Amino acid sequence: MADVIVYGFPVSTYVNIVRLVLTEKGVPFRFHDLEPDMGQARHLALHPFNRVPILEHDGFRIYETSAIALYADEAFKGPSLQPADLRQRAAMHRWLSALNAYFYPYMAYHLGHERIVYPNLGIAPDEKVVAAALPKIATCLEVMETELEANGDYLVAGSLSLADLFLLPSLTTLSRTPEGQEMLAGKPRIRDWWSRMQGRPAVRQVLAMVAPHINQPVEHARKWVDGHRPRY
Ligand SMILES: N[C@@H](CCC(=O)N[C@@H](CS)C(=O)NCC(=O)O)C(=O)O
Repeated sequence: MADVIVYGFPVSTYVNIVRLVLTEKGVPFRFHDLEPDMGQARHLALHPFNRVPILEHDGFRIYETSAIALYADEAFKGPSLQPADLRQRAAMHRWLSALNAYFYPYMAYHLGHERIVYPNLGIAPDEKVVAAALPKIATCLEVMETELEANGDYLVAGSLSLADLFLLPSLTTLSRTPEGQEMLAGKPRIRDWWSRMQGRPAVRQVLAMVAPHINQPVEHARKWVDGHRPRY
């Protein structure tokens, strides 16, 4: 059996992308919880930019979620998560890039931190950050709804790909906020996609991994108020 380790903290959006990819591929892995080490020398030795996840496979170590996901898809047997067609693959990469540039920042890093992460630590949300994120999120959802209408069951050519697995954790964070619930109520294609994703055994397995941690405070996130929060 391959020796695969995922390093991260349990509720991390990006960690859960990697867990989804490995689980869809049928790759068993160990999870190493870095929460007590975040920002410390032991963590920075694995990830010099002070982030997670990191993947280790038989002594090979790599960080950055896109690199990890592409590596995992090609290193392991199991269903391919990238379309064979060049243009469909380009569309998939566009989703990965859009997740990094627009979906994750506004849904998770801004709205999710203010509505979930900080309140779990007893820190008051900054409503200016929320207000600024909402129109950006609305654009993300409009694009996603339109693409699903054109592509069918999944984001690229109607079949599951890395695109769906990258988007799901940020959409999950969004769905746990009151603003997100209201916005998603008007998006039937996204709601259908969401239900389809929830029906996948791999998604259920990853949700079960996260469930015990979902409302637990992320202690190292206290520092994000100064380090990560945008100033308006
Ligand atoms: N570009 C990185 C982003 C990873 C990232 O932002 N991870 C967040 C968790 S979802 C993190 O490590 N946050 C820890 C911190 O900022 O202290 C990737 O693609 O892996």
